Amino acid sequence: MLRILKRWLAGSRTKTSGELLEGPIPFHIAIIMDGNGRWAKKRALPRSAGHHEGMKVVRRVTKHANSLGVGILTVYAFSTENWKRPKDEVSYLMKLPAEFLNTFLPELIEENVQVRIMGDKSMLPKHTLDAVERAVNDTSQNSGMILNFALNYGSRSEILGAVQRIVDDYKNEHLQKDITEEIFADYLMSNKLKDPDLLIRTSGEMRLSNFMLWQLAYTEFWFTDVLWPDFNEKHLHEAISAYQKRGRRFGGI
Ligand code: V0D
Repeated sequence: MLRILKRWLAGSRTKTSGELLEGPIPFHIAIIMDGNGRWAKKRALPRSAGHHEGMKVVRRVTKHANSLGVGILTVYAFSTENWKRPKDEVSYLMKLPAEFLNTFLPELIEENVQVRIMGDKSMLPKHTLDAVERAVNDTSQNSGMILNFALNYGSRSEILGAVQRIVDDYKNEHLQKDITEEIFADYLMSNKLKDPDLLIRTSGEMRLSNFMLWQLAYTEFWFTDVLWPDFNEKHLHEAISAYQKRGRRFGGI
């Protein structure tokens, strides 16, 4: 907790980067990385090419967010709905964690990034699960930014799971107190993470698509038409800059 607090304080001071970033850096940024398929289609490429490019962008944005002093970066990599996609596409997606880690794990360790996973791991193919567990284990001692992958994640099922486990804990008398927001949040998959300060969704869709419904209650939203594979440092700055302006307006009243 102290580590997180230190990083938050460091970030909320003046981490300047170019002309902007004079204000507080959002501690937790969550991203819905949409538009990979559309990006590929525009280039007459297979959807997998868009996903592959999108994976490289996760790496770039991670590096940049880390250097700005962001504390947690949560990225929506695979939703519980994504199983409905064509079989070939799903099996391609399931290979990305291993490729991402084979390529980038040494750099993530070097940069002190801690990888976490949020979602139902029980349905993942073994090779996918092996890769993500290795990443989580190999970075668990790192004390820098948390890179949190929402993988086979859906928020309603997360909330239902929490309710179910609360009911179980009442029955077995592990839980006797009234349920507060804090207690409820402890049963969510995001349990130990501070709620997102900023949500980014790319590719022009303005929906939550079952992403972190509870956790986004007070979050600032930033939508852009930029497709995820085209998203870069400049766009991240735009989003943070918009976040800072809103913060200032609110504080100024
Ligand atoms: C495709 C754009 C990294 C969105 C990004 C299994 C969709 C690229 C990972 C990854 C995906 C996940 C866990 C981990 C390390 C890397 C990833 C999926 C899709 C779905 F520990 N990118 N990425 N996972 N895409």
